[in-house]
Amino acid sequence: MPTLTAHTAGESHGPALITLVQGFPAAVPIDRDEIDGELRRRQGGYGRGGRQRIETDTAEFLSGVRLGKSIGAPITMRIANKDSRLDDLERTPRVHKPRPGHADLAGSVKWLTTDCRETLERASARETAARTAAGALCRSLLRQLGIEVFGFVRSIHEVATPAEVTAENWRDMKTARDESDVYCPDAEASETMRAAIRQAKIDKDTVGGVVEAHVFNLPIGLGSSMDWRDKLDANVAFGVMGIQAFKGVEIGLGFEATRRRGSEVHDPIAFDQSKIETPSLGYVRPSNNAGGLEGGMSNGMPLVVKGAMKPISTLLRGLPSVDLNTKQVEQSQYERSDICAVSAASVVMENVVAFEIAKAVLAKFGGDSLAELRSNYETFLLTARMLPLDEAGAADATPIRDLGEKLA
Ligand code: EPS
Repeated sequence: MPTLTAHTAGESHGPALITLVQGFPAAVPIDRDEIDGELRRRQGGYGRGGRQRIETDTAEFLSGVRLGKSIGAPITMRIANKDSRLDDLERTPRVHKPRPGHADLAGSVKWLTTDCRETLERASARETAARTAAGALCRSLLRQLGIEVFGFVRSIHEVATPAEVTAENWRDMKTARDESDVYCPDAEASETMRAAIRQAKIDKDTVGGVVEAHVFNLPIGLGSSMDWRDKLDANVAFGVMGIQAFKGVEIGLGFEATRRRGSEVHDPIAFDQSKIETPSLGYVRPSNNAGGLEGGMSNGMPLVVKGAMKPISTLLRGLPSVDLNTKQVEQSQYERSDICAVSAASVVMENVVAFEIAKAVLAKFGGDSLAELRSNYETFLLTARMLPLDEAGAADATPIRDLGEKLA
C-alpha cells in the first residue's frame, strides 16, 4: 500500500486546476456533493473579490472512481477556470512591480525573469481549490471510520470569538458557522468581523486572521514518536504552513503553554470504563491543552489546530516597491484581489488537515480496500482494549485469533 499523496497543477488563469491523489484505497463511497459543497464554501466568505462571482467550482472526476466508489487507482479531479486568459497579454499583462508580501520578487529572481506574472499565477490562492478537493475527498474515507473534521474562523484582525468547541457541541457550532458569512459560529463576533473587513475596504487595505480545525473520534496512536518525519503534529503543521499566506500554526494551547507551568498545561489521565468501546479506549482527560497530540501521536482526544493567515498582500492602494525593469521606486501593481480571505482559508485548512489525518490513518492501518482498512482498524482497537497482553498473547497474537472467533 503506497503512502497517500496529493499533487496539484494549474495556474490561476490557466484552463483548469488538477488534483492527483494516489494511495487511496478501493471501495470507498465518494461523496461528490460534499466535495463540491466544500469547493463552494471555499469560494465564499465576506470580503472576497470579484473573481468568485465568475467561477463556479466543481470537481470533475477524470479517473479512479467508478459507479460512485474509488477503485484503488490514482484519482484525478479537474476544476475548470472560467476566467482563463493566461496567454492574453491585454487582459493578463506582465507585472513588473512586485507586491511586498507576495511571491512576486523572490519568484522573479529565482526563475530569472522580470515578469512577476510567471510566479504569481501559481502562487495565487486559486490553487487552494485543488487542495480543498483532495481533503474533501479524504473526508469520504475518514467518515467510514467515524472520524469528522470541523473548521471555523476564530478571529479576523483584532476581533476574536471566545467560542468553545467540544465533541458534544461541534455539530451545533457547525450549524451556527454555516449561518455566518464569515464562517464564525458566534453571531455577535461575526458582525464585528464584518465591520473590520468593511473598514479595511474603505481604507483600501486588507486584514488577516486565525482559523481553527478540530478532528473528532481519532483512535489513539496515529503518527509516531519513533521518527520525526512521522510525527502527526509535524505533518499537520507542514500541511497548514503550506497554505498560501499562512505564517503560523499552533496545536492545542500552542504558544500559550509557554506562559504556564507544567501543572497548568498537561492534561491529567483518567479511565472511564463506559467509554472503552470508543476510539479513546476509555482514556479520558478533563482538559485538552495538548490539542489531542502527545509525542507526535494522537492520544484519543480531539485534535485541535490553529493557523494564522496574514493580511492579503495585494492592496488597492499599493505599497512601496521597485520596478524590476527600471529599478525605480514605484507603488506595487494592483491585481484584482480579496480584502479578506480568512473565511475561505478556514475551509482550506479544514480540508488540508483532513488529508493529513487520512494519510496517518492509512500509514497505521493500511489496506488496499475499505474492507481491509476497516478490519485492520477494528482488530487494532480490539487488541488494544485487551491490554495488558500477556507475553504469549503479545507473541502469538491471541487477541487477533479471538477476534476471528468473535467474527465467525
Ligand atoms: C488571488 C487573487 C484573486 C483571488 C484569488 C487569489 O484572484 P484574481 O487575481 O483572479 O482576481 O480571487 O483567489 C481565487 C481565484 C480563488 O479561487 O480562491 C491571489 O492573488 O492569490
